[in-house]
Amino acid sequence: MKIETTFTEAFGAPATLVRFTPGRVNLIGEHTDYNGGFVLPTALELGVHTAIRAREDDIIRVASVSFEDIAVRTLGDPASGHWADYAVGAVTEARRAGWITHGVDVALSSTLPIGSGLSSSSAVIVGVLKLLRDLQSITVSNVDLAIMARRVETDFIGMPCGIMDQMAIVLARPGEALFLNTHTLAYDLITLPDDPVIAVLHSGVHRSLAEGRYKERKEECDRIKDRLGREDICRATMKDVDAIADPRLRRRARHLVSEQTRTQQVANALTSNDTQAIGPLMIASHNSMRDDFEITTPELDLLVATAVREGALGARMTGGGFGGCIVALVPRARLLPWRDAVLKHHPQAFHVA
Ligand code: GAF
Repeated sequence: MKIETTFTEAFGAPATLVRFTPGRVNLIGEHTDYNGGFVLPTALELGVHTAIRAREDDIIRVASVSFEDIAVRTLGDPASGHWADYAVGAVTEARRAGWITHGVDVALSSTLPIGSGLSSSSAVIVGVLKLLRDLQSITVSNVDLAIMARRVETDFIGMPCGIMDQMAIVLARPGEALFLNTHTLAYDLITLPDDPVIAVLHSGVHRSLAEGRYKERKEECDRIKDRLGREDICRATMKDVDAIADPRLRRRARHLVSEQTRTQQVANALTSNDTQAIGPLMIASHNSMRDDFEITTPELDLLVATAVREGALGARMTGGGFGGCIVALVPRARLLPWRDAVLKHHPQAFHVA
């Protein structure tokens, strides 16, 4: 159903504004974004449709194609663990910034699979913030909007994420990778090759317990920051890493420092059209997430192994971890036979993009 129809059916009047906001897939640079490192995500063709209409009172109503209920909140209400929190959080943030003093009706519809780690939550937040910006004719830069969207996650939702997803969504377009330094927010947009192509396969495993495990990693990284006396762990040296006495924290830091190098190398390879160099770096990244950062699952490990065995130049888990998707680099002419061969071995998995 079109988002306009969803809105009118839910609220009995048409939306004033609608927009589409993409999801993102990260090519490499995982868990580096809250440790001052590089990331290299791209925007997807899939994403979230949002629609809005201003209200005169202080009520926020949110409807979604994926859920039966309509959430009804009052401006100033806290998060409640409900699916509507992301939209409500965006409205709350807009009010904090002085953009609005009234409530809104919002409708949502996503073409991203749920629990896939492809940033549907950030797409909802960014989408609603952009609608509010346009509704109120506010001038705000994309980077400031991404910072606001992150604040919704960290302060309203309570998810201590980095800034990769929000920056990817506001800055990158499909076919373009965002090479972002999360310490300085300096970035480059790099055109992705036409061949090989980037393929995203969902493992079929929902990202269960992902939020709790993500917070655990964040806490471990905070302890490393204290030990090393620096915020940007990713820019530490391997000598610094080897000096960390706790073996678990040492492994975590080793992932971050080695991932930083790999991410820079992939960005260089893309810039110089040396796509053959990328595959081994993706595989090394997956192994580092499996052995050092410990955020993969047996299903993801097997899916990556099959993807490579069936002809991908490289493959790795992508996103926060503990389920969700892999991203692979596949010669264009082999994409469909490759996909069919991989999915034959993994009936639970499916092709996302
Ligand atoms: C999630 C987070 F939201 C991002 O900030 C990032 O840390 C990612 O996991 C892992 O790289 O998507």
